[in-house]
Amino acid sequence: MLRYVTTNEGKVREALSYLDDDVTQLDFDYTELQAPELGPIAAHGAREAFRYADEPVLVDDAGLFIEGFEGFPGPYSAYVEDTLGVETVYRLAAAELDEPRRASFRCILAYCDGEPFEASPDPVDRDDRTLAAARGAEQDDEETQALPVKLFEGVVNGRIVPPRGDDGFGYDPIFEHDGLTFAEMTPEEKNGISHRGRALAKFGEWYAERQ
Ligand code: ITT
Repeated sequence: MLRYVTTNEGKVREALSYLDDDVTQLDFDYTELQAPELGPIAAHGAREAFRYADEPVLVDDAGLFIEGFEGFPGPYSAYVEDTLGVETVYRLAAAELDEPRRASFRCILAYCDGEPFEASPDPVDRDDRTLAAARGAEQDDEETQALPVKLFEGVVNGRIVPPRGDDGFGYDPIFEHDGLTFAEMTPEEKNGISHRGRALAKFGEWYAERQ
């Protein structure tokens, strides 16, 4: 069975409505690397979650990248939501940035089942090895034998607006795409165009073939 690894109920609702019935949530809080990009964070999480669960896992790492803030909060989106809150993020953007305050949501899905993938260049392996080396891990240590991970990315462009709407979660009320905030969309509408929906579509196609 495939386990969707996240502690965030909002992600689970969206992902499980997209994937079929033999996927269940794995509420596992993997170690989040400090990294400027989502890929290495998700790949590291997938390896850790697979070692924990010993079942195929799909890790979902996402973030809001505000163009005028050079991508901030990006990989730090969860921390910024917990500390400042999304309304403050809107107020900062409104105070500092001119319209249209462009931003994008990005989602990386990282799949790991312990098996290798054909033609899967995995640049992320290097990061794990560097990290392990920095920790002084031995060459034959489990950590240095990076498990193969396959990444799927989804991106959606939009802009930062005053909060509107009651649906969704996280930054949805302040992210507008095509005139509606994500919090004003039904889950189906959001899945149809969102970063997560796009990454899930790519994953779903690949996973169906793999099986
Ligand atoms: P897990 O790591 O356990 O999956 P998390 O909420 O910490 O849960 P992320 O680090 O990926 O997950 O999330 C980064 C932040 O971005 C966090 O504050 C989320 O609420 C927010 N976020 C992620 N996807 C979102 C979406 O589709 N809409 C709005 N906010 C989103």
